[in-house]
Amino acid sequence: MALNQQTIEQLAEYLENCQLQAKDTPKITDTHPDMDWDDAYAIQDTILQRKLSRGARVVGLKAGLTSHAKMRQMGVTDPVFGFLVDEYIVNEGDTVNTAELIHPKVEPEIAFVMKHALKGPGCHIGAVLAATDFVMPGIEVIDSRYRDFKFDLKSVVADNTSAARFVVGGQPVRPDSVDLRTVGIVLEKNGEPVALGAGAAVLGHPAAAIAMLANHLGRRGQEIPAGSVILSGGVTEAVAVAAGDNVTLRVQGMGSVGLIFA
Ligand code: OOG
Ligand code: MG
Repeated sequence: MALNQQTIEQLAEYLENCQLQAKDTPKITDTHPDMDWDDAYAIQDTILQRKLSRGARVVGLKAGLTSHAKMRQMGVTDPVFGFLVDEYIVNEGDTVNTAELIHPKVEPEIAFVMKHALKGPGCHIGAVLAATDFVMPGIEVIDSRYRDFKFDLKSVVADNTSAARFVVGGQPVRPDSVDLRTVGIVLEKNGEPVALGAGAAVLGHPAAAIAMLANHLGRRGQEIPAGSVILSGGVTEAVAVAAGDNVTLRVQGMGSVGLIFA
């Protein structure tokens, strides 16, 4: 760790306040260039503790920057991991209030719901599929607290990987009833297709993102709990949305899920 405990707590409070007040900020590595990976995850963990102390519940986890399209769009080379709490949940067809957000974008994702806990190291696609109860379409609404979505990996980890809202829905299916590599996805904004892809865009197989997450947590002595919902990462580039937009994600064989922005 390069930062002391007091600095970690200050940065967590600062970043969480940016989220709660929908205010953007330059990336925190501008002022703390020697921040390391442990510091970045410690800031993220401190933000989580702040939310838990106010009564939030963890409902799941997310992997981000798992497709080349996303890595290229954001100018980074590695996936990152974050948490999902109940206050991020949006129900199918519900309205997202853009006044609570800075500059929201939507991402088409495959969500995994775990039947069993999963612990790395050594976790692989087979172990993920064996531990998965079902998979379903999910739309993640990301909202980087960094000005113009300009960040490096450590800054985005500290900011809980831009997590803001998500919806899951459609037709859940068992993981052995679908080839998650070839499954087609279409993201529509206001009725027009705006992003198209297939599951293999995410690390060759979306379950690989879950395995990476389990291995990442295993290195930190943690595991993916049974019952978690996990977003495996945007299949395509994220698409900016504004009040008045409606967004639908269609996943082959898994129905559709949608959101409205007001
Ligand atoms: C970071 C979060 C990326 C994904 O699915 O790739 C993410 C960002 O791009 O702001 O959630
Ligand atoms: Mg995402």
